[in-house]
This record gives sequence, C-alpha cells and structure tokens, in this order.
Amino acid sequence: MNLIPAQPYDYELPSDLQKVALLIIDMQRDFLEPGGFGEALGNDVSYLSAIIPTTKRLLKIFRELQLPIFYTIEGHQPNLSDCPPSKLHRGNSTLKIGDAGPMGRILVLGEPGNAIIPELQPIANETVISKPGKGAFYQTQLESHLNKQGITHLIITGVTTEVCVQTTMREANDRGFECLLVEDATASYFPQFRQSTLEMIRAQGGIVGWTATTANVIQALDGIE
Ligand code: C5J
Repeated sequence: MNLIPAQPYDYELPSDLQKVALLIIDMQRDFLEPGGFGEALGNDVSYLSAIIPTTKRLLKIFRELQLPIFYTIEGHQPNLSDCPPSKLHRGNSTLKIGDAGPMGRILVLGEPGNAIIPELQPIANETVISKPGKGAFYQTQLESHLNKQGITHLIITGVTTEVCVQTTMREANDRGFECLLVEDATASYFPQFRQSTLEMIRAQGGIVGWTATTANVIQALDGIE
C-alpha cells in the first residue's frame, strides 16, 4: 500500500498511479504579479510567489513519472459574455474585469496578464482548463477529462487557497474524487485564510479531504517502484 503521510490521516494512493493527477489552480500573472486582477482588488500579491518553488518540485516529479497534469486559468471571453454582472460589478476597485491594465485586459482570456506564470508553463500533453468561475468544475470540461482518463485522485495546489482552490476541492470532493491539498503549495493574500482553509478541509475526519506537505507527497511518489 502506498501512503502519503497526511492530515487527518495517511492518504492512500491507488496502485495504478495513472489515476492520480496534479491539479495546479490559477497560477496566473493576473493573481501573482502587480497590475493584474489580484492587485486591482486591493491585495498584496507578493504573498503568492512563495509557492512557486514547491509547485515546480511537484511538477517535476509528476513529469518524471509521466502522471497526468492539469492546470486551470480563471478568465473570461473578450466580450465578457461568460461574466455575470454580479462578478463584473463586485467591489469598488477602479480597474474592473475587462478593463485595460498594464498586462492587458484584466482577467480576459488570451491577454498577457491572464497567462500562467513563466515558471510553471505547461508542456505538451498537459491539460489547461479555462474557467469563468471560482470552481474548476463550473462550466468546464474538467470532470469529463478526469473521468475519460480514469482519474480518481487529485493532488491540488495553487491560488488562492480559500477562493478558487477551496471551491474546486469541494466541488471535486462532492463528485467522488479523493483530494489532497498540498499545504506549502497553496497560498492566499491572507495567510490566516490559508491556515483556516487547511484546518476546515481536514476537520471532521477529512470532510473535504487531506492535506500534506510537498516533501511528503514527493517522498511517497519517489519511493514507488
Ligand atoms: C480569486 C482565485 N481569488 N483564483 N481567484 O478571485 O482564487
């Protein structure tokens, strides 16, 4: 049995590791770099880059083992037809979704600022899912991709912990996926929200799933013959 030391208890990997996917959520310039959506909402974006090295280490082992890798991007069509007015008008920032910012139009698909950061660029055979909402299952093909590939286990990373990451993990948990959130490969503009989310997820016997460190995930995968 292959186990990842995790909280609230060890996470069991399936014997067929092709059923385990790495899911990297919204590691986009819009959230991590100054001038994007995250900063437009009034956030200090410097908190998020701390997880680039850990996410890179996870990518490396998944690539070495040739395991499935998925990325998500939060973004909208250029005509904003997939952006509900409630999202468009929420908040009182001067730069709104669709407005021109220093990295192109804010949170619009295809704009430079909407891209995944250079350090984590996807390569061939890795799947990028663009999503209009916070959850990666809402109005996307993610579930059908996962089901078609027989994926049952998700190792989840990305930003922000309490918004897109938590929403996606809850959606995945309700759909029957065994989810593990990597503690030091997820970040928030609010460190206390990241900590609370980790605790919420693993409370009540892992009501939403498990959490574990990058080191423990890598060590477990590395040790499998
Ligand atoms: C937010 C996200 N925070 N990726 N999006 O609006 O968490």
